[in-house]
Amino acid sequence: MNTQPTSITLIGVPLEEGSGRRGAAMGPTALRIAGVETTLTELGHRVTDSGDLHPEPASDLPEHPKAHHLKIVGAFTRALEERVHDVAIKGGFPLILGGDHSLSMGSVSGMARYAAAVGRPLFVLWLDAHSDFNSPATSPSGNIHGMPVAFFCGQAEIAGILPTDRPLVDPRHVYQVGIRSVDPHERVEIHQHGVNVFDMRSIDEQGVASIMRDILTTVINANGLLHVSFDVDFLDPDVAPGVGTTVPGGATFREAHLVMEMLSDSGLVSSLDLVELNPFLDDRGKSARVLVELTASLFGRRIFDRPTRAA
Ligand code: HAR
Ligand code: MN
Ligand code: MN
Ligand code: MN
Repeated sequence: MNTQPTSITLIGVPLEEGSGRRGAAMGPTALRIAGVETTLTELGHRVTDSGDLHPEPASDLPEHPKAHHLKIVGAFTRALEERVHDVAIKGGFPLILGGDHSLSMGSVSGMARYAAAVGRPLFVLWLDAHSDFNSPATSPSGNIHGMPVAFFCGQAEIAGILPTDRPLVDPRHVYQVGIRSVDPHERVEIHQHGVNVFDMRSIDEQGVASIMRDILTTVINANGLLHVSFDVDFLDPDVAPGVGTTVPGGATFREAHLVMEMLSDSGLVSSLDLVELNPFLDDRGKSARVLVELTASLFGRRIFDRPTRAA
């Protein structure tokens, strides 16, 4: 098991314009109130809270009828890409407190730049009800939080946000788990580009442990870095109601914990997004607390230790 003390840098991203509604901008505050910093400190890690990003809207980006609030989402993408890269290159672990899921355009791109600098492949574990592989051309909503995976794989034609020489993520290195809401175009796209999808039926049939073992073995064998992007709606709405896009039939509390515990044991995780928490829709802080509990499991909290075993 991996109990190495980690230098964790919290990065607040009060972004909600990528989603269709207000509230996710309060996510970083709710996660702080739920005790993310003290919880991780008590587990023996060094935690620095670098505060919230507050970029000015990017005046060089256009208004886009099919990519709403592109100027502000683009500005956050640039600021977060830079901040995440800087934290990682100094040996830190970027822990991103979102904010809607469009922020992953920045966090994953920043980690892709870091991975390229250290010569290791970047893998992404996408824990979500949604595959988030739309582009402005295919999106039914125009909401950019439905586009981040396509963006960092170079498949969402949103020009000008990041310099064109920035590394992209190989879609075959993206592992999506918990999926249960996919738009018709996304279905074609994720298949064409070789994204690895484990939908809820796979979890029911195989169990989440077997899925995770296979993913972790692949990352180990490639000497990869693993970025984890945790969308609150990965969880069943009964477990975590505080999200704007609940989809019934999600992961249970125990399934989610096991994912986090296995990730912790692997020692492979380089960076983490906690996204889509909408405190305005939450039930007395319940979802924020669940997210902090799950994060504690990822950073080594255990009921009992297990003998070391290969993933
Ligand atoms: N697929 C739909 C769209 O593109 C809904 C996307 C919702 N996305 C999130 N993140 N909540 O996973 O509009
Ligand atoms: Mn998402
Ligand atoms: Mn989602
Ligand atoms: Mn395509």
